[in-house]
Amino acid sequence: MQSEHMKIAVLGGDGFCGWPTALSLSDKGHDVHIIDNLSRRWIDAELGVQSLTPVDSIQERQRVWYEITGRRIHFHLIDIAGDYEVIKQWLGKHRPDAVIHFAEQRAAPYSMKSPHHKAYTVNNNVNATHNILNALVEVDLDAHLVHLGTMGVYGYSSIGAAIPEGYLGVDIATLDGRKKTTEILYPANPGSIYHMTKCMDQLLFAYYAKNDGMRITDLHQGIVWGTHTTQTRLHEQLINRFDYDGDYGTVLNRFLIQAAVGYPLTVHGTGGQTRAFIHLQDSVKCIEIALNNPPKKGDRVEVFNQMTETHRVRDLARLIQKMTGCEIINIPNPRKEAAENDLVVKNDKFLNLGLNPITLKEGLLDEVVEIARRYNRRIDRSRIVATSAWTKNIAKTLIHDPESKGLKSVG
Ligand code: NAD
Ligand code: USQ
Repeated sequence: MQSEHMKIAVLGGDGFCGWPTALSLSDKGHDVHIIDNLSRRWIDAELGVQSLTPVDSIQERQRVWYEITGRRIHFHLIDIAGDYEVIKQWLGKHRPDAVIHFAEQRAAPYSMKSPHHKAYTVNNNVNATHNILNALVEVDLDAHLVHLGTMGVYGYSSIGAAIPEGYLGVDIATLDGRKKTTEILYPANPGSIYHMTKCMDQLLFAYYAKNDGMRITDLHQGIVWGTHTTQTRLHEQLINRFDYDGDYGTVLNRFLIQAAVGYPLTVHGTGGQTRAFIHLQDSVKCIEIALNNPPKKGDRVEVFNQMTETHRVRDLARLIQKMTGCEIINIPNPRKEAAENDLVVKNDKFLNLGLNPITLKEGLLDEVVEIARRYNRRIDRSRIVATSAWTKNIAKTLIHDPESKGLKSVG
């Protein structure tokens, strides 16, 4: 177990998962330092969209948190991917006990928009991860690195076996005809450039754990839903960002927002895609559990599957339709992905360490709809549909048709 109160660097702490994590850790008495280059806010400006909820500046968020709790959250404006020397010096000077790494471009559709967006996502994510590892070694800092990875590193294939937590047991035939049993990193099978960067991160972690004895935990997280946590509810100006647009909005949150504002739920294809989900409050809780259970020096990378339930997209749509009476439309899928898949995932490690999952049944779906209704006026309905196509050929077959509120196939 790690010591009671830690100095913790939260990289990407201005974002959707990072902000509530920073608040929760600060609330528990940890010395929290957010490092962020605010690129997510710039991407909003680039795309011409905004968070559904009105998000204050990071400085205003810090001020309000101090005013209501007497606790300080520090903020440092650093581009982790671009400013290697700056992040190295920061780590060398502040010497945190733990570093939580959220600081990556995280939207699959954004990563597929154009060659520029592909390059940005690869450069940003891979360099950010490598710069942190490189710098920790350089300043001789044995901090526990906790990274937010994704369930998408595994692919979502249904081969009739549960996805294990990071490692797969395999039998290898040796040259002298015997059988050797070993464990390997589960074969990477990314479904977008974004997911591919998370697969690359995995290799960087494996190497640095082996070569430099770094203590690393990789959290393979499912799709996060919800927007509030205990701390973000404390004050209107602590509200979390909440993305609804076609690039950054994730499926369950998007469906809840669409239902709230009377926009048909946009099911891609048949909606037979099965995905893993976790509520934001549980995401924060899992990160705290991971922080308290670091691997030992010399251990391989610790991997947790950070998800609590799996659902098929069309079942989610029907559930929300039952709840709200909303309309559902099936639109051509802009992504290259299996139309139908099953998904069974092991998550025993977090359950054994005390996670008591918040499921879709807990009534929190209503809270999200209520928030979406409150900020309805901030929604640009023309930005709801997802238009980023996975291949040039898919792009050619789609037209954005605001009339029918979705994508249409050409011809
Ligand atoms: P987000 O975009 O809201 O937050 C990411 C934050 O990192 C932003 O504040 C951004 O400004 C910052 N950032 C990006 N590049 C940076 C750089 N080079 N230097 C400094 N700061 C940088 O994303 P999120 O939804 O909070 O996701 C956080 C992490 O969790 C991501 O790594 C993502 O892959 C992972 N994750 C998210 C989800 C989800 O459903 N949101 C699910 C699984 C995994
Ligand atoms: N989908 C719809 N309709 C929509 C939006 C999405 O049917 O309006 C479908 C997509 O086609 C896809 C599924 O819903 O099959 C999930 O899409 P998503 O945008 O919710 O999730 P994804 O692109 O996988 O990315 C999100 C986060 C990412 C994280 C990942 C976890 O943005 O950071 O890594 O979820 S996971 O999916 O488990 O890999």
